[in-house]
Amino acid sequence: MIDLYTWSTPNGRKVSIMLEEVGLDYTVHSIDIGKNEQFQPGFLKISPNNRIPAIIDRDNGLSLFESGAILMYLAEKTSKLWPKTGDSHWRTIEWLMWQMGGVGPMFGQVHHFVRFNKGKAPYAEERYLAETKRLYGVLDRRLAEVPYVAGEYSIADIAIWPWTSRFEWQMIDLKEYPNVLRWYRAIAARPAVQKGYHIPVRQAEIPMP
Ligand SMILES: N[C@@H](CCC(=O)N[C@@H](CS)C(=O)NCC(=O)O)C(=O)O
Repeated sequence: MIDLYTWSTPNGRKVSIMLEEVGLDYTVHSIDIGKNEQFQPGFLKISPNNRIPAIIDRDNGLSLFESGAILMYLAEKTSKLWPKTGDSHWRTIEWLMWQMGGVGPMFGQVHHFVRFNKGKAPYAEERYLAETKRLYGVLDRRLAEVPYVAGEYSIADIAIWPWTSRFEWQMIDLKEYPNVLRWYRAIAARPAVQKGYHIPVRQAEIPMP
């Protein structure tokens, strides 16, 4: 049994989608970041960086924060969605790190400056929109070569996909990235993704380009 502390954001959805994919039992604890619940002392003991997502594995008492670490932990625990050996093993890590270091922080800045604070910082808007387009280009070229970023469907796709599901916030027309579009639709059609997307609360449906 896993305790999942989360909210309906791309980083939170990575973990709920993963839990649905691997079929582990889990209990959801909503941490409404709009109400600053991420600063509650009880939550800070699990997630000292005051960010969702976080988990506790009741089997061994281990608590973890940072979505990339959680995805790796759950993959290792279940021997699913992270090939153990060979090229795909390292490709998975490579693209997972690409998401954690690039896609998350850069797309997040677009949400902050373009979606929520438009007109306040034109240079920041220009910079982060350009970087976001560059990253979509990188993803598109990779997906021209392989069906999923590490070859087979893996935790790397689970890390990237929820961020691309906010393509409208990022002023991105997915039709300009045909390989991303194909990959996006294939992942959106997975039952685990459709279920995990709506945790902890059902908001809008998955955007379909
Ligand atoms: N690198 C962290 C980032 C987590 C993160 O930024 N979470 C956001 C929601 S997507 C959050 O909790 N924000 C609350 C805040 O900024 O106080 C991860 O991947 O887990």
